[in-house]
Amino acid sequence: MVLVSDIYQSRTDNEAAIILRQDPVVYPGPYAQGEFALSEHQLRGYRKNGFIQLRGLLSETEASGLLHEANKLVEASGRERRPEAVYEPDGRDVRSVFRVHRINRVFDRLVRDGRLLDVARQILGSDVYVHQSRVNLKPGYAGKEFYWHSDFETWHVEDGMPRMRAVSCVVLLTENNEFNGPLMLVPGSHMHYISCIGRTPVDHYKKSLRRQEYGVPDPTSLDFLVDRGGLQSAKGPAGSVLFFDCNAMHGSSSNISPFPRANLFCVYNSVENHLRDPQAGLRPRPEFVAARDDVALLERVEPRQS
Ligand code: 6CS
Ligand code: FE
Repeated sequence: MVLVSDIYQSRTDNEAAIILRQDPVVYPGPYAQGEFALSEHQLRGYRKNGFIQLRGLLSETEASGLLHEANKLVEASGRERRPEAVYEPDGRDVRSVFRVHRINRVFDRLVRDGRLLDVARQILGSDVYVHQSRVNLKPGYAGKEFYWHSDFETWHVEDGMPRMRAVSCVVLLTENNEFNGPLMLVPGSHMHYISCIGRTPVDHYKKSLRRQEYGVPDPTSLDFLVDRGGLQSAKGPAGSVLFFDCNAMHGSSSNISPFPRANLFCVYNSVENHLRDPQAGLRPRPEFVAARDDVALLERVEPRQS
């Protein structure tokens, strides 16, 4: 019997560890020349930092239409207590609505829009499907923080995502400024995998999506990453789009400003990187958090410039 040890082991020990990335950042493939593909210079920046922000990729008019759609969806999902609606720790405000590309036609089209899909397929070097989509709300005065984490650490341990071949695309639906809790990233952090301490509780997602306590890096490992790469915040006008690698260390502070912060996330996974069994015999997370059945490749639609 050949023992294939897990190269990205995490939450199996009481020791943290820093593991060198063993996957490409940008994959070769047939989509290098898409109409909205990144330039060589932009691609170099993405490889180096693990993220790239494209200011004004969508117009502010388009973003405000998407924000209106998101607010309607959040209000309805909260009222109907839909499973895709995740509440803040205080149980009152909706923090996120998941799987928005499947419960709303506008978002179904957006995730296939060439301005997003061309970049995702270029970076992942293959056809892609949506692993997870969500609208994250940070209402003024009340939006809570998302502590530092690598999404891939959760997706590898709890969803059985084999390799680092997924990219998150964030559409800023409102302006993200220094006051309302913009996403913060550690440049270059995607090149090191932080193996976290602790063991994953059963049905961890019921807590982690509200306030993550397992799969968060220890301060020493965070110091290591920030000493090397510093911090950068993804501030920008509504309509800007951020792409970040699945293993980029990121987080965001709470929003005590009067200005709401709403972002739409779409996680593109390569069709070559379908989920396997979760680690440590964990039960698979629900479809709305991690797609296992709904994994057909995305067909591209022409952008509707407005
Ligand atoms: O567990 C997850 O899939 C979610 N958790 C965080 C904090 N970011 C990625 C994703 O939304
Ligand atoms: Fe995250």
